[in-house]
Amino acid sequence: MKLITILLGLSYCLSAQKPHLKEAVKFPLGSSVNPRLLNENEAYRNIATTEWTSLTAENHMKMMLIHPAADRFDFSKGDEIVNFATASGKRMHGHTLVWHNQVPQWMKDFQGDQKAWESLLKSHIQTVVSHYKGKIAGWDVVNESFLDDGSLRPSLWADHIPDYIAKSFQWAHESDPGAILFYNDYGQDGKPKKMQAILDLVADLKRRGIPIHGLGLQMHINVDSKRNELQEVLDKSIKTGLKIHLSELDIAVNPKNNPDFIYEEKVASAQAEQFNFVFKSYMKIPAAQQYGITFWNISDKDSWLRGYFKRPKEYPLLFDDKYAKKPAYTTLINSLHTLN
Ligand code: 9MR
Repeated sequence: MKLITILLGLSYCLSAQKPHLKEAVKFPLGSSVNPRLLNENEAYRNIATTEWTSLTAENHMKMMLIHPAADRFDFSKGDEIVNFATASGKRMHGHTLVWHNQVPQWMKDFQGDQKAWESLLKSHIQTVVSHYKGKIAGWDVVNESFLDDGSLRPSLWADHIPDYIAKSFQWAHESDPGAILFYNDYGQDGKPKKMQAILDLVADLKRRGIPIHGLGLQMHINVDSKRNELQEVLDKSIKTGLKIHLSELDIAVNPKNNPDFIYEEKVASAQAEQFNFVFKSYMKIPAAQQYGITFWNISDKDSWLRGYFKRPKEYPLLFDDKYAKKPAYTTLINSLHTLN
């Protein structure tokens, strides 16, 4: 009887402890979220609530959704996420003010001289940043401005507004001087010219006194991504002295979209090792530069990689299709506990 009581007590203690990933790290940790899933899906909401300390809107603060017509902003869904973040005590990260993608049709059709384009972009940035002033800790001000060869990506903004990156940072800063302002991009590993273009941008903005405070490294990587190349990106980024956000982490296991792919133990454990590597490297960054790590959505089922690339056999995150913790979750939390 005594033994049973002790065992019951022990198992109660263990289950009551149930550590969460957010408790195993000293920096903000989170994911992007979708407001419909937050509303409708309890398992999704529970993970967002218990596992994370930071949230990002996956889509609902982008131009296309937040500014659907020239004379109309729609903050409803963005506000839902911000309200959820506030109510559950999470930090909110803003994504994204200026991007070549997910632009509403009315902007694509817009006609005007340089002054008119500047006024359009300035008023977009300033209306959104002012709306969320004090509620959003940091903004991805400009997203994905460079091509792999380091040249400026042609876009509505690059084509019509000279120096649009610097201007965007300036405008965002004017509207919320307290917000941490990021340049966010993907795929710098193995692309030295793209990496260099970003470093040159940072140096140029700093030299001119333009407010930039952080670099977002998206980290849409693969199970085979070379660690020395990822480390080099981190090292070079740290040297800027800016805050570093691993802003859209996921690790693809079936990047070639093999229809017969089987997510077997070997690849799952290689993926877990890759997650460990990313976290351990991040933990070596000086604490003052750790803005945090954000996964790109919560479960494998919710990942953009399945829908966007029509790749049904992809499993890039830490929670499975039923929102259960994958072995990679356990491997990661155990390895983080031994480091802390
Ligand atoms: O995850 C987002 C997906 O739902 C959208 O359809 C897609 C549109 O391009 O954008 C995805 O998020 C992107 C992010 O905003 C910027 N970096 C790349 C992300 C994946 O495409």
